[in-house]
Amino acid sequence: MTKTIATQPFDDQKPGTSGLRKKVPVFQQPHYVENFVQSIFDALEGFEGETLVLGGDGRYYNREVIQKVIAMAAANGFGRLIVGQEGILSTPAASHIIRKYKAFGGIILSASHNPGGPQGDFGIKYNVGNGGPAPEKVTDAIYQRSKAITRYKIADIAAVDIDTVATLDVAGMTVDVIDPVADYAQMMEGLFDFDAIRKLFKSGFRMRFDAMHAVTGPYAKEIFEHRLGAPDHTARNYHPLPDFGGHHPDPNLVNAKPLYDEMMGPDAPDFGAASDGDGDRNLIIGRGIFITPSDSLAMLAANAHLAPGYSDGLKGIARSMPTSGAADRVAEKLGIGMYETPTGWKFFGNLLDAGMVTICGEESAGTGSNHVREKDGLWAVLLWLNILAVRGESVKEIARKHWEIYGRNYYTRHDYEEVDATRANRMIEELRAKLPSLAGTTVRGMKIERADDFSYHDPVDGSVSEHQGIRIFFEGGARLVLRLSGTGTSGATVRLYVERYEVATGRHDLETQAALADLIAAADDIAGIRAHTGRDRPSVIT
Ligand code: VG1
Ligand code: CO
Repeated sequence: MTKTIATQPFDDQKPGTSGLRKKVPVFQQPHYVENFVQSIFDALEGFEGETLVLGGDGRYYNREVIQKVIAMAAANGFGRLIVGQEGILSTPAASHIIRKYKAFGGIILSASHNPGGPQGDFGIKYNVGNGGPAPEKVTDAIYQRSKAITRYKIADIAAVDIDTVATLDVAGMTVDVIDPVADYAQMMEGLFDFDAIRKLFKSGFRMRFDAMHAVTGPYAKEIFEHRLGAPDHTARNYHPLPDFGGHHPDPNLVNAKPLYDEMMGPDAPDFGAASDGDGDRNLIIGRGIFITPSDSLAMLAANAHLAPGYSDGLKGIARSMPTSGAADRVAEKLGIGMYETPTGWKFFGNLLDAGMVTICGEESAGTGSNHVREKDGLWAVLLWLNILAVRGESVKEIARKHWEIYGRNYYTRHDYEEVDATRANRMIEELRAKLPSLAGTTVRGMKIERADDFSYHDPVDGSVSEHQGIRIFFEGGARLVLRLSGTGTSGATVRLYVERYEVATGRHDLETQAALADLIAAADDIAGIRAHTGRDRPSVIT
């Protein structure tokens, strides 16, 4: 039986960089989840009898929301729902399942790299039929609907057993509870040379993968240890936990410090990697060398043809605007297109669908390709492994040679987290007002060429997205970018991105922060970050 329940809008259900993210207690308010899910359904058209994919990263409150969505999907008229066993699907696996089973769309429950637990974060994201995050016109429609909602529909049913792989009938809707790993692992076998990687492990190659007690654990165990023959304990922290073991599942150099320390230590394995809460990010560390995500994108693009899935070469590369220009040099050399998009994976979808690009990446440890429509942490790790197996060189050798060919983009990101939102907004507004007067001025001996607020014109559908980040370009190719995060849940996070290019014949062995010190100081001179935030240093440096 379907119930129609009267309700009232919440005023804070505006999706951010990737979906709606709030603290768990916010989601636990009566009707909060239901209102947002009904707003998603109300914003869509033509899903009667169609398939919906559902899964999450296993964080606290995942199971409760899974049950609500099942009951609401049935009441709203979906014909079939595919849900990962125990409510689990990594973000890239969900994207793949949507595509493979030609679903109408999918609901992914995750706050990605944000902490979990009863006082941690939760999130709900809608993905469209191409497997990718809903584009802005859909997220805007969802938000508008959330402000006007007066009722939601839900089937009056007992909790559905999601712990056993089975096909069930739930209030007239078919529910398929599936193994969350199998389809994904099979796709990876099709893209990469598993024989070559198996040989690599057989030869004694050692790898460490930190799943950070988040969703990639079961995927990593199955793929690296069972299918590729890596030794037991290659995957660490592989048990997904609702609170991620109390840790922060963001694989940056602060949260993944144990892995970093091991990789820099005397008995370091050959290769280290980590992923985030929902499995779409990757951190890559070779023995004695951290590879920035921007460099990783460039190096993967330059070597992708060594993997069977990319042996025909790449059609083009896309990167988010704050990501370094390292990949641009690869695209130039390959003679393929290069596209610069705003932050967030949703902007890559059109380019991928149109066949204009094959590989995409973001400086925030996101890399992916046209195999799905999300960034994909394990995919990036497997592509690295495939390249290492074929080239027979260390990560360090590959990086050094890359810089000798293309030059090096020294790059860092400084995050000021949980800053007072009013002060952060004021900082950006003041900076924006100053932009027209910056060109031609000199800061710390460096001349500013131009400065703007990035706006993106989608070459496929013509849509325009404005205010996507302040850019300040210096003579000689150095660049500063400042923007506010759209994924945080308390206060504001200021992100400062700093980049300087060193030619192929230049010095590539400088320490990154030292190499960028003048630019970092210039950023504070120009934007007054310390004065505005009241902080004397960033919370996280990557
Ligand atoms: C951050 C990153 C962005 C990424 C987004 C989602 O957004 O900067 O590159 O796409 O998180 O990643 P923001 O607005 O906080 O800078 V995840 O792993 O949530 O799916
Ligand atoms: Co993520």
